Amino acid sequence: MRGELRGEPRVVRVAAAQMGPIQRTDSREATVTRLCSLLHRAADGGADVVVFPELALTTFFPRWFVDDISQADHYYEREMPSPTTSPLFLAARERKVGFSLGYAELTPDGRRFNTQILVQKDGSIVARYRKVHIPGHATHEPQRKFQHAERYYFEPSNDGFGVWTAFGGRVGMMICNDRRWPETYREMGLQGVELILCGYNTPLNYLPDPSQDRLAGFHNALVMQAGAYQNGTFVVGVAKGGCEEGVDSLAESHIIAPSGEVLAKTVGNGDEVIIADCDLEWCKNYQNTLFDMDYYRRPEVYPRLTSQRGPRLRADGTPLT
Ligand code: ING
Repeated sequence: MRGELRGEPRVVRVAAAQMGPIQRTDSREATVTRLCSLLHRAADGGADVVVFPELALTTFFPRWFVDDISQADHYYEREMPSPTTSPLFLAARERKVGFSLGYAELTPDGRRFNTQILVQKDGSIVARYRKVHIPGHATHEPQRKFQHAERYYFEPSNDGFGVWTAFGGRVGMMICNDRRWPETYREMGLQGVELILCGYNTPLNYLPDPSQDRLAGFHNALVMQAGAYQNGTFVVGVAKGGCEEGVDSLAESHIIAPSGEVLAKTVGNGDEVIIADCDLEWCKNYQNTLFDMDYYRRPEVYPRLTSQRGPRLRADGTPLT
């Protein structure tokens, strides 16, 4: 309600379970063992929910291009949980801890998504999110030092961004490149989101424009802190970092407050758990004041936001109004 500030605390103890690299030869079983160990460390720290990275079960396989995509089928999950992944669900149920997990999904009708699920403390799946903004390229680019062929291996989801009631609040999800687009946060902000969970795999070298490489960490923090503040929500960004098959990826996992402040940040680029107490009531201090959307937003003067994909310019560069 307008002007209403934080009331009785609604604290969720959140853990960001950052992973170091997963090499191509690492088995799913060994990786699930790592995930279980991270979950236990988070549970030992009293966490209510543990956030794992994007594609947390395998190496980042879009860095290679295979002409016959069925040669990549083994990187995808056909069921969740499966006999291989069920130990993680069992550990979560045993420790009464929820989690979110990113993985490659192959549906029974052959569709391929970059997916993240939200799992309750009883091990039940609350929600499934499929990545909306797919970066990289769809065809083989042999001149690249490494591929980033996500647009070949995954189709963009048309489900959009959901917000679900869990852990005593309103929880949303996004994956990696989604975090760079303000629409992602605002779509959830307009559903009253209080906690956004995000996993990412971000190479330190952005081959289309190497001048951005030195800013990888700055841009990562910038977009998540801005998204948190401008929508009055907590944001948790969790990396799979370190050197994976010769490609160095950004770590710097964050837990960010609705104020935009960093509550916790990892210091290494391997398996590492950071934990913060997130009082979801804090969101009210922003959602009911400065960012009271129902009072201040002007959608009637934002027609381009959903009617256009990109800018519309004349040959002389002037905008088409
Ligand atoms: N990765 C990237 C991201 O948005 C990318 C795309 C690659 C950005 C390399 C910068 C450099 O963080 C994913 N998986 O979306």
